[in-house]
Amino acid sequence: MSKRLHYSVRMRSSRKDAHISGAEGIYDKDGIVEVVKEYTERALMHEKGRADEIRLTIEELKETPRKISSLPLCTLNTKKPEAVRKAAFKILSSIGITERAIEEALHSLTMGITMRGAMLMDIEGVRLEPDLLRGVRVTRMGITPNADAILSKQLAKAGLRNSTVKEALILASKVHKYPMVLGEICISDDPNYTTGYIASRAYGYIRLPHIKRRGEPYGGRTFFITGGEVKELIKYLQMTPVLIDKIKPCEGILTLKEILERKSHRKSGSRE
Ligand code: PML
Repeated sequence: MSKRLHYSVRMRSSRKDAHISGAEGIYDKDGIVEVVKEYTERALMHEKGRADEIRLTIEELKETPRKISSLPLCTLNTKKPEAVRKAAFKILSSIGITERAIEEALHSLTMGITMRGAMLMDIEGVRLEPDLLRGVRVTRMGITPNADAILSKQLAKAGLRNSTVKEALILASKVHKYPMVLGEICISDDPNYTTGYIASRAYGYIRLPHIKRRGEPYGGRTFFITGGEVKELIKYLQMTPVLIDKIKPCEGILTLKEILERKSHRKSGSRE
């Protein structure tokens, strides 16, 4: 029997060289035409404006994608950026990230320069990525049709019907499979999208409503790294194809106390 081929399909759109939207997934041959149409429509109709350039990449993957499960998801009950900031310090410092690093990450994410990729930062706040202006872009990830249907159902039940959550969860699930990544904080660079997230293996994917005020155009991602070979990590983030085929629970809104208690439960329970 011949090996089933997978393709990474990626889209990036821009206007006057400024990023507008991006999307990607892993598909088999039969899914390519439909997804190219969907990505193209998305690029042409984005609320940030009409793209004047749309770049589509369709690449046959030489490696069979690694199958993983998604991170469990929940939403923190925050209403203001100040409360999110406090919660971010509590959650991230409880997994070993120093206050200095958290401060540095929040400062860099909110100072107005949006990088294309993520910052890599050690737990003391020192930047590790080779290109400090571009950062590291995570690519070659996707979700199987079956897992996608389950995720859509679970997100809808939690009142979350948007593709932004789904795509961010897929990306974070890939990132946090790599043991060197301890935690992540993300702020969307879309001025109209004010929910960010913290992700980690310890707590899963925690959505953070009101991480910024409407209209603020900055954003980005910081991955907090511990030990290991940064070159290998970058290779994994950029090159290793990963497909989500199992969905962990998606819950509703929780308090900070409830979330912090989770970690100790997870520690004593089984870990995947
Ligand atoms: C991005 O723009 O890629 C960040 C999206 C953050 C999504 C947060 C959420 O609503 O879960």
